[in-house]
Amino acid sequence: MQTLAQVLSTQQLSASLTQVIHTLANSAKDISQAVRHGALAGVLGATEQENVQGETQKKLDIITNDMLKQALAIDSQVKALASEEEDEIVVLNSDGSYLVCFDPLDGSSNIDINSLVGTIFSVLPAPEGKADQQSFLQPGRDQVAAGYVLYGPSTMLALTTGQGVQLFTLDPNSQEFLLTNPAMSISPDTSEFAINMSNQRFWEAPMQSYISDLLLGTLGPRARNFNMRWIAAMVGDVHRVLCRGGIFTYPSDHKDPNKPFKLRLMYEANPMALLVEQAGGVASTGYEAILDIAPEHIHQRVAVILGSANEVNACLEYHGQHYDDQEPEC
Ligand code: AFP
Repeated sequence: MQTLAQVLSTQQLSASLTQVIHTLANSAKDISQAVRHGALAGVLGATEQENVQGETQKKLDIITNDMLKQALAIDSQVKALASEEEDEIVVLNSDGSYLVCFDPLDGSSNIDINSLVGTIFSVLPAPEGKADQQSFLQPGRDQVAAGYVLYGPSTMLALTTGQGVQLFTLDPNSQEFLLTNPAMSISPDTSEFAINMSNQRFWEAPMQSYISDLLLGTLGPRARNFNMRWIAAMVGDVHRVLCRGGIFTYPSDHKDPNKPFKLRLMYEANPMALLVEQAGGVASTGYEAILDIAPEHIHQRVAVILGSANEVNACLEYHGQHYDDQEPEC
């Protein structure tokens, strides 16, 4: 089986981008160790701190954020980083060619129940001059690499550099990421959806109608039954979609009028959207392609609908009807 280094060498990337990808992958190996030691290392549980998003930070959120920060700080090619767990961007190496955005431990509420968590990352080209927040506000289409590392029964790295999606599995003996799927491909059709149903009454009309029709199964307009899955970690849900198809959505809702969206554009939606499009799927907010959004803030949140092309397009048709009738509120 090919190693990550061997695969990257066939992709003819610049030496600088290859270096940054190795830094991220090596850091993920260390995070994998920390996650696996769990309670034995005393790393489970919450802290008394909140991140800029107002969420209580888990000990492992902080530990994994620090691990990535330290690794990226000594990579000369990384000019600056933005993390879900940092209020502001962190400026690193003035001669670096890249900006890195990451969610160090997505799904961290799963940690205490020993369920799926992962690291999501996005690499953008660094504009000339001193890095500031504005430097990061590039549409997702500008990403030169994106991926996630899933800490599950095995540790897996899904990576795209714009040449399809490759899936690697961490060999626990050699500590090498080995290529186990050279071309992940999302089936265009699916009978599986992922959404947090407890928010149903807060969704906008198009999502209400779409999900209601899925639930009607053979008795409704879709004329077939659908199954539902929800891991509560986007990294786990998107991994399932990449492996066997499906539609994953975290739509806008009015549960908290100050927070109509849950998922973060720079750390979650953009890298996952690039992976999904590279695997033949579709990723949208309901009204525009996620990768076309012009970001306004590093911690911006968006609605996400992604996965199997025909199913996402079916969902978007409901939004199209609604969009013609009435402008969406958020
Ligand atoms: P945490 O990293 O704070 O656990 O949040 C994970 C997440 O942002 C995303 O990965 C999940 O899809 C979503 O939240 C789950 O949200 P619910 O709390 O609605 O299940």
